[in-house]
Amino acid sequence: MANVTACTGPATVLSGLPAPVPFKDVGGGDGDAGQQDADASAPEEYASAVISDLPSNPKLFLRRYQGTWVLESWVPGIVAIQRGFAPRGGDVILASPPKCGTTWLKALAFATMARGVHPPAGDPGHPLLRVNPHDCVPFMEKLFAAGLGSKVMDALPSPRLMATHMHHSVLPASIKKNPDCKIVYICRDPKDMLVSMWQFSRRIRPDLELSDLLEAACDGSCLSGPIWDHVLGYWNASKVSPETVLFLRYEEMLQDPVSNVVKLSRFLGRPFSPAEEEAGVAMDVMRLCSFEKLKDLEVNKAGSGSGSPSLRGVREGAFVNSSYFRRGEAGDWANHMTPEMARRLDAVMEERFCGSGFSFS
Ligand code: PAP
Repeated sequence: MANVTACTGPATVLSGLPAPVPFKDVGGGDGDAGQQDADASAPEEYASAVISDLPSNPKLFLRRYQGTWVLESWVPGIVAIQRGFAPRGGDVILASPPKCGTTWLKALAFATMARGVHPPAGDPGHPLLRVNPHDCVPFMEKLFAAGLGSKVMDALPSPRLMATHMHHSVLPASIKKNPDCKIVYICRDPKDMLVSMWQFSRRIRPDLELSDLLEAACDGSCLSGPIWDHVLGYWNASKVSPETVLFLRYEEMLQDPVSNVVKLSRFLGRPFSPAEEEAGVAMDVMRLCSFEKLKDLEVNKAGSGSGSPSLRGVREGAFVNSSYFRRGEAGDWANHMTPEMARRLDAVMEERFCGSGFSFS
């Protein structure tokens, strides 16, 4: 039995909130959670029969599911989420296309919600100092694809934090129509998103060309594509229901991270108290989750896989923790794309967003 340590972390006077997002940490390391049984509802039956009928982009290992391009290995997870995910009041879903700031948003939301038990400054045992943000906030598609969705999610105390790359259109109504579930969305200039995706993918696909991703992005068939549909789904939802969908942009977060932490805390129903404002707690959250801070932590320099027993076996794979921290800036696309490539992608996006009220430029 792994020890649960972090839930009993030091109480703080900074927030009177009752222990938000208690965190089950690695304890004795006996790894019992690694051998969890899969859910009875493990969606393996979809794996071959249904998936093989879906349109594919074999070069990128993608399938087109309900109009959205997703990794083939995620499809059973998405189906299981749509069929069986039972949200609880207070659930917070962090949504994003890949490589748009998910790791950062996970860290910020976790640090903000957990600050009652884990002060963002002066707590040497803070989970974010010891495990990668992806091990603090589970990724739904992969968890459910592994048949562990209900088991792991049910075991999490409320309020739960979870993440997805699913399009808004694909989310189950039980989330979308639930006034007690909140969604925080983050997107990013598609040029930087593609460069980030390319650099990340090349770790296991050295043959992959940036032009391959560009082609796919322009015709809508890149991972989580069509990008415009992904963004507009959440953009429109945030306009219709700003109290349940918060729309963030990576570039704006870089420009003014503290204001965005404050915005996030308010949206999550956990605004900083006057005493916290006085003590600069939003700044502490921002510092703890900054690119420089997280990138330089031992766990993110040398670690890999899942440091959380409840997620063990789900996040282990080809990508070491350091692969989630590359440049952490806006505009790196200019170092990798030709002006022509950039113009083409910009033009496609401009055309697709025309009249929507949203624009990346
Ligand atoms: P994921 O979809 O695999 O989870 P995600 O975290 O969304 O990846 O995106 C990774 C990008 O966020 C990387 O961008 P880059 O390749 O252009 O550098 C990564 O560096 C950046 N990133 C990770 N953590 C932070 C952070 N704390 N602050 C700012 N950017 C960050």
